Amino acid sequence: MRCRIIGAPVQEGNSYPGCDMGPSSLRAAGIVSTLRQLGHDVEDLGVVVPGPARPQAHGNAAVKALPEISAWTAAISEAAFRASDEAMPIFLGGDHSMAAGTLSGVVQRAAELKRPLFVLWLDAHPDFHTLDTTESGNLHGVPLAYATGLPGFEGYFPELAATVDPKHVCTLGLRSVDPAERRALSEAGVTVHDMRAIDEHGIGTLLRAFLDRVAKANGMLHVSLDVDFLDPSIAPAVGTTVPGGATFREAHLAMEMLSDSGLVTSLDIVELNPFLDERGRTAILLVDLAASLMGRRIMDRPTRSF
Ligand code: B3U
Ligand code: MN
Ligand code: MN
Repeated sequence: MRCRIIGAPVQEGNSYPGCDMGPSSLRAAGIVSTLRQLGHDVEDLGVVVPGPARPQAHGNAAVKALPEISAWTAAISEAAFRASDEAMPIFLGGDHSMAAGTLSGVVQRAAELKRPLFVLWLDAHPDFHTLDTTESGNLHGVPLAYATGLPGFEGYFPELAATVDPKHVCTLGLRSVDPAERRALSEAGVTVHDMRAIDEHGIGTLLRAFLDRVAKANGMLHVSLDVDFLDPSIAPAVGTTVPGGATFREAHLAMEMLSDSGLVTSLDIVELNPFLDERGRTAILLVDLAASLMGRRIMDRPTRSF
């Protein structure tokens, strides 16, 4: 497969400095060479550089770094649209606010190809706040709401060329959801699988049902992997650890199933804060998960054909 690696060293969307080192850490952990060893044609496009931030304030005084995140979103969206032309872009974060840009770029590509875009959101949080509902003001909490066209971003974030249909979004791994997000998720019709659902049904069953939907619709599939999807005991390098996350095997199984499906067309790896890592173990785990998603397997097995 042809892949393009793009760094997005955004850190203004959260309150713990250090996510700007994420792309370097993933490169040091061998993301490029690992994917090449799996036989992929990998082009490393370096890092996105944002344009100048245009001063702007919001009525919600809690909102932080709006000019910076707006500038990042515009630059990342353009890079994502370009990189998704006949290749699979892999975006290295950066905090999760970068997904405002990656989603808006890849959904524009999907619209051009006249295919629906599906999104698998692997995260402890749904990141489904609007600029009006966020209480922390950290804009890594808003990208999914923005990309699905929730109101209140007009005039603050770049105008969307196309929006993601919220009914095409599946969140997996949730265990920290604010009341406003809970309401908005159910009103919008997002498929929500919290950790309780994973405990009860198993991650494989839940993911299989979603992948079947994507395949039936001939959809493109964007995967957004937040480090805090994983349990903090295996992935400590994240500012917002939440106990009770996905285990090592649950995460690998999800990646292996995504690989077998052949449906993934773009990937974000976000929220890695190398300042909080332990001898690179979180970065190394993320590279191994990316390898599973890109075809590394324990044993050969017949692939399931959709
Ligand atoms: N929902 C909270 C917490 C949060 C969201 N994303 C992360 N944390 N990583 C908020 O601040 O919006
Ligand atoms: Mn997130
Ligand atoms: Mn999160």
